[in-house]
Amino acid sequence: MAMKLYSGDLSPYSARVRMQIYAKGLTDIEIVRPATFGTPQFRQDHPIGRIPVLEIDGDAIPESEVIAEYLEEIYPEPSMLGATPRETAHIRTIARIGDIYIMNNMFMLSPQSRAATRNQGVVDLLGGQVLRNLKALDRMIGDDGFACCGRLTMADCALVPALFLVENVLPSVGLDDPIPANPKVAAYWAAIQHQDPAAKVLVELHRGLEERRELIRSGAFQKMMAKAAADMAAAEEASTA
Ligand SMILES: N[C@@H](CCC(=O)N[C@@H](CS)C(=O)NCC(=O)O)C(=O)O
Repeated sequence: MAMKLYSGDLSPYSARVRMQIYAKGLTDIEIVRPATFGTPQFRQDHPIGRIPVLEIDGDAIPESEVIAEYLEEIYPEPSMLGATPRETAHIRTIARIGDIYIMNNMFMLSPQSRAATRNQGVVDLLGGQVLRNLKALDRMIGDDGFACCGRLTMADCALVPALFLVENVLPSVGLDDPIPANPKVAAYWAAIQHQDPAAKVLVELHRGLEERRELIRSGAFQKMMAKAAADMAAAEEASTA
């Protein structure tokens, strides 16, 4: 069975799966950036058109959470789920806060950091959701350096990329980083970065962010986005003609 994870340094959803792969010590999954990412061909091959995608002998599984659960099923040890069904339910709840309540809003908010004219309505709506959900997380997160259960779990894998985005992207849309005002989240964030799998994905995320910022500074990113949009529109037109 040959497995490939389609991934990108700056992709927080991919980072979630990479952190799980590192924590489980899996060495037989090749981690690659898909050559066709952002092109009509990628959307043709993968209808959702996003990364991560786990490819297994030509079969493709999209969606970070689905991939993470699949990997847990095929590589149950070391487990990143709970010792009981109730613990697993709690781990999944915290992971959902990382994914749906924080990462998803941050991901939709991030284009505002490079918009020629910032849409303040979008910033208020999505930024407001992030602030509210960080407060919820502050009431639920573990206080022993892990998200829950006193050890590294799937919850940490979802939270590390989510908090990376909060710390690094919110200030670039004109909002203060809310982590310091949420003391339990702040203590967790300081501690989890000492865990090797977290430290490794954070190096990759920071490297990706630097590369992206350089592309934006030089204007190359805007050109790439414009070309991708034009290619996508042309492909769309050709398919409906
Ligand atoms: N719900 C998806 C979200 C994945 C996602 O949004 N990936 C981004 C990169 S972090 C992407 O591929 N964006 C490309 C696009 O929006 O066209 C998951 O959990 O995997």
